[in-house]
Amino acid sequence: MTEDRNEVLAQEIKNLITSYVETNHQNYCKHFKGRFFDSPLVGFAQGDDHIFVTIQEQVGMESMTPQQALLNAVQARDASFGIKPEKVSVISWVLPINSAVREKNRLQKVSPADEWCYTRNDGEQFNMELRRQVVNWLEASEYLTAAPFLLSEFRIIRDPARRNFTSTWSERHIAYACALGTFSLNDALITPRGFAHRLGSVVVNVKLPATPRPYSGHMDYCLFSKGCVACIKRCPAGAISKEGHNKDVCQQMVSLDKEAVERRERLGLEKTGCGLCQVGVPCEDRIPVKH
Ligand code: B12
Ligand code: SF4
Ligand code: SF4
Repeated sequence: MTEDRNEVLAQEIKNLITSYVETNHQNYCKHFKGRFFDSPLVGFAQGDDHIFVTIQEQVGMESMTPQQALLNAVQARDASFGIKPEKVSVISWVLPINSAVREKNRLQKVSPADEWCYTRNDGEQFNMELRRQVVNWLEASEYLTAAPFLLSEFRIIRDPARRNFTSTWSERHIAYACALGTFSLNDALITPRGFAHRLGSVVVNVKLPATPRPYSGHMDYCLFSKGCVACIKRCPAGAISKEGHNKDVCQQMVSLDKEAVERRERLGLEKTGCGLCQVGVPCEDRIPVKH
């Protein structure tokens, strides 16, 4: 009976996220007069899934488990509840970047298209709002809910053991747990809608049905082992090689170098991104297949 109710709740959550992305006026850029994101993918995982132990090992011991994220949120509100991992679920979504934006970035060879920059900045504002909306919907139904990325405990961490960057809540690892895709040579998460996307997630104290993961290895969808090097060729900064993704070189191009500073000033944006490696590659908008 409870299981049936939770199936219905999961479907309702999926419908709410989908209709918010498909119909909300904030999913629209007044500069390039088009949508930031297409229809989302949504997946679920349960808090007692052993994958979260593996993820903490991968992301670092300072990263939050879903249960810890919820506890942090609840404590911040000065409440005390017994939150058990088996009663916690994670909801994760993929917001595929609209084809018109991808097309513009595909034409670029040295720096990101303005359309991509607006999607990085204003599109992520929409994604933040979506996180808040999902929290509000679930809290209105009296579930304890948190968007870990919005908590004060969220931090980016300099960590030499993780090629210099990690954080306390890795949206990609969470999406991996929620059956939405696997990692790749360039670190991005390849989903059934490719890897030109942005991710978001929320944790809640109700046992939602887990989405079965159709993969076992963390790099299953990437064709590098079959000879693909397309993303290496697309990166103008030389941040990707057969050894993987150099996060420092990437960050230089994404936000630190002179061109990035000028780009932000010209467009009046806080963040502009880059993402040249996320388009013009076989995994841009699908799980790639080797021909
Ligand atoms: C810090 C950060 C950066 C840093 C470092 C990124 C990194 N790889 O860690 C820098 C500045 C370089 C960066 C750059 C960009 N970023 Co960024 N960034 C983040 C942030 C804030 C945290 C990332 C994090 O926690 N990493 C944790 C570390 C441990 O992850 P990792 O090293 O990639 O993990 C590897 C290992 O764990 C490994 N692994 C090895 N063995 C095993 C075994 C198992 C079982 C598992 C599960 C994994 C695993 O797999 C992974 C891949 O190799 C997230 C937002 C968030 N809160 O998640 C966005 C985020 C990752 N960025 C994003 C994007 C889009 C970008 C850019 C394209 C910029 C842009 N918007 O134009 C570039 C391109 C990066 C790239 N090629 O992936 C998106 C990624 C979406 C996607 N397509 O995958 C995110 C998720 C933001 C969002 N909300 O959507 N970013
Ligand atoms: S372009 Fe090829 S090697 Fe790079 S992530 Fe995509 S499938 Fe993997
Ligand atoms: S986002 Fe980073 S890895 Fe991708 S093309 Fe730009 S600099 Fe290279």
